[in-house]
Amino acid sequence: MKQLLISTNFQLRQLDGPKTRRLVRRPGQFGLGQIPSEKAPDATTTSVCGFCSTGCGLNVHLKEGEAINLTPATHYPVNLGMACPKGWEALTPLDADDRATSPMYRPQRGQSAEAIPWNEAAGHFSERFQAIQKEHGDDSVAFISTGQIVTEEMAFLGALAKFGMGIKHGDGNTRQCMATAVVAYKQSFGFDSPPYTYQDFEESDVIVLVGSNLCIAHPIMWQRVERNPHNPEIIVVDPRRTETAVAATQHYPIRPKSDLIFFYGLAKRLIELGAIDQSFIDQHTNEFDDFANHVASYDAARVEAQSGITEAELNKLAQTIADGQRVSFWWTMGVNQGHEATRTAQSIINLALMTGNIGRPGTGANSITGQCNAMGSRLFSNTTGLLGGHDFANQEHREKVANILGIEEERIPQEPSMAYDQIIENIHAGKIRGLWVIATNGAHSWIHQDRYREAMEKLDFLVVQDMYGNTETAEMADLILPAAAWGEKEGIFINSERRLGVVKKVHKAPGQALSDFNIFRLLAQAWGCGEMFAKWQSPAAAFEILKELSAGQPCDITGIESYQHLDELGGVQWPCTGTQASARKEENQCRLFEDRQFYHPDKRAKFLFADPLAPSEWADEDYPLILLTGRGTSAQWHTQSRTSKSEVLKKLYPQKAYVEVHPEDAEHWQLKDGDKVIVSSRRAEITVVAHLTPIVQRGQVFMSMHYPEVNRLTHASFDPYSRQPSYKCSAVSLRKALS
Ligand SMILES: Nc1nc2c(c(=O)[nH]1)N[C@H]1C(S)=C(S)[C@@H](COP(=O)(O)OP(=O)(O)OC[C@H]3O[C@@H](n4cnc5c(=O)[nH]c(N)nc54)[C@H](O)[C@@H]3O)O[C@H]1N2
Ligand SMILES: Nc1nc2c(c(=O)[nH]1)N[C@H]1C(S)=C(S)[C@@H](COP(=O)(O)OP(=O)(O)OC[C@H]3O[C@@H](n4cnc5c(=O)[nH]c(N)nc54)[C@H](O)[C@@H]3O)O[C@H]1N2
Ligand code: SF4
Ligand SMILES: [Mo]
Repeated sequence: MKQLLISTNFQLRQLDGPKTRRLVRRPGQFGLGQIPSEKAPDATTTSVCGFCSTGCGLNVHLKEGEAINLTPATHYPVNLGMACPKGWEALTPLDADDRATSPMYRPQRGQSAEAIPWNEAAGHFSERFQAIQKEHGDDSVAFISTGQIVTEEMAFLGALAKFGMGIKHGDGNTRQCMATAVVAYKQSFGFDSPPYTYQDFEESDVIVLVGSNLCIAHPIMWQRVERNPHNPEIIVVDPRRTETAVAATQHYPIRPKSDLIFFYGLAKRLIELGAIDQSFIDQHTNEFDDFANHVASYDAARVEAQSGITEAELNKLAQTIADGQRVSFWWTMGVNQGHEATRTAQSIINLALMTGNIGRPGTGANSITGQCNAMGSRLFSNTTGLLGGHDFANQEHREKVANILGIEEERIPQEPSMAYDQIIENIHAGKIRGLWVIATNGAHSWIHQDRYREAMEKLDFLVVQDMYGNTETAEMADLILPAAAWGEKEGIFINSERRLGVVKKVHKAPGQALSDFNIFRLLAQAWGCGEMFAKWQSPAAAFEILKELSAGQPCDITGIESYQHLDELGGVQWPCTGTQASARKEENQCRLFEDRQFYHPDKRAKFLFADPLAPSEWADEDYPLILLTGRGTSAQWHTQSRTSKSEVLKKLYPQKAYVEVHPEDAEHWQLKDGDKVIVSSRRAEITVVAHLTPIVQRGQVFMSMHYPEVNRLTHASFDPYSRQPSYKCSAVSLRKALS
């Protein structure tokens, strides 16, 4: 069961299966800039992929207005003619037999759900939630949103729930994903602002990837690294010897959750080497001297004791960074999902600041985000931050938003929502009794799953709005609202490099499924607040509202005229005011901080740091192994509601849950490759297949998150600033299953 590295060169033609509608790809064909010559379809339109945050451009070929297949767009600045397996197969999940085609209502728990018309569904939604609010107060209903619907929809949801329905508390699956990067950037730079453009992958001479398995999770970004003509040093900091680590020039297999100490040690070494940009530090940052004092005690011996990385290795890394002219630092979930994740992310930001590696080509402190529209949710979900990157606590911001939306300012709460974990705990406490879940599948993906499921059972009313009615969460719902999916509606996504791209309607939604946008319109009417959202006629109309909301903000998008304008330019990165829009025609990309002006009032970036904390669960006698979790293959997407519907993709990943065990540990537990093994933690025990591999270090095991049982094991702890779950550090034990 080899881990699968499937990037652009994957051999799809060997994998013909039923329901395959992609074009057969021949070796050497359409690498960069070429696509196969096929008979001209009726028409071709463009779209942006709806899986990961890379945001690849796709050409969708239509027959009588319906998509028949797709190819990666050759001229789109993101992917330059490439796509990963999920992108190629993006149309297949739309036709799955198990799409939700009608609203389903379960009058009583334990009974089967029955199909009902939309007007009844909207009636149940309003009556049940309003009754709960009447009896237990407005805050007894909450919502959980997503990074996977278009920005117009997520803004509508956030505005409708909070301002229309008086639901003060709502969070999203983005909490599981990039809350840490958001907080880290806000504190360090003054605004949530990943500074890079993908071109930076090609411009660096040193690329440092921390807790990021780019080959698997962002294969097209990895292709951009491979196009780098500067023969770069590629450095991977990851406890596992991942596909990315194998392809790197230097791999630092640190002990899990020792990043903070490791990077403080690295900062100390860089200071000793004189590899800092003192004039940048003096002119554009605050608190460097305190930071330098702080890291002074992180000598090589301390780093080695905690991280397992020797002095010689640390020196080599420091020297590589010191020698680099254009060093870029990138991080993903190995950093964001941790008990001290925010300070860890900032320890990476600090390295970029102190070495002056920011605001120039090939540099940056760059958080790579995850879902297709996680970046849209960061600005417009109206959960942690007020619409358009504003603050709930700021009266001027509330006034601005109220004016643009034409609502009373009093309707805008003065503080952000509770975080996801706090919502779950408040359900347990009986304070939250109604929950509306949109485009996320927490009963599979949330940490310490059994506790999540117990919470769902305690609810008086659970509504799930999804494109499938049989996700783990939908199966627990009292009301299921069937949603049109990517490809069945229009709007914009914002990708990792802040690029807005348009998605199109190229497929008819099945049965009575409605776009999330139209579901919100319907629910607004039924709730009795339809008037308040009269301007939200269509995604295009909503986009105009988003533009107004962004005016004057770092994420200003007022220069984008229309969807068509976005299409013509090949997507546009924020910020894009009117003047910037015309300049973009020359070079369609933009990097932040080229003017060295950060977003704090004094325009300076800030060094933030703290003493390391011990993880709240660690290996001990009873549970001697550390469980790491993450992405398994480039063909699997999260809880697999979509990717499991493609026969092509199914051939590219193991069908059963597995645990990766180091061969020497396997000897200790008397396991052979392929054995059934029971993995137990303090929460649960599950039986999976053992896969023996030196990818994991001794004392550590890895499980891919795509299998529903994995989060039964995970230990729920959270970063105190971002409240992002620490999915990558739980203590487990193994024992061979008897049969
Ligand atoms: N194929 C595929 N691609 C995806 C997704 C998918 O489901 N499938 N999901 C998308 C989403 S939403 C996201 S957020 C991204 C995630 O993208 P990544 O973050 O790259 O993926 P993960 O596998 O979760 O974690 C990355 C690495 O962190 C390492 N790690 C674990 N603990 C530590 C630690 O303490 N320190 C360090 N330095 N590293 C550690 C793991 O070994 C793992 O290799 O992928 C996106 N792309
Ligand atoms: N152990 C472990 N757990 C993890 C992680 C980890 O690394 N380890 N990573 C975490 C991360 S980074 C993430 S982002 C989460 C992801 O966790 P989830 O968000 O729960 O995962 P998805 O499977 O992407 O769920 C998206 C849901 O939306 C539905 N959907 C898709 N498109 C639409 C649409 O247009 N409208 C509607 N209404 N529904 C739609 C899909 O069918 C699916 O049910 O998982 C987290 N969980
Ligand atoms: S890399 Fe991401 S955006 Fe590009 S095709 Fe694959 S899943 Fe889609
Ligand atoms: Mo994510």
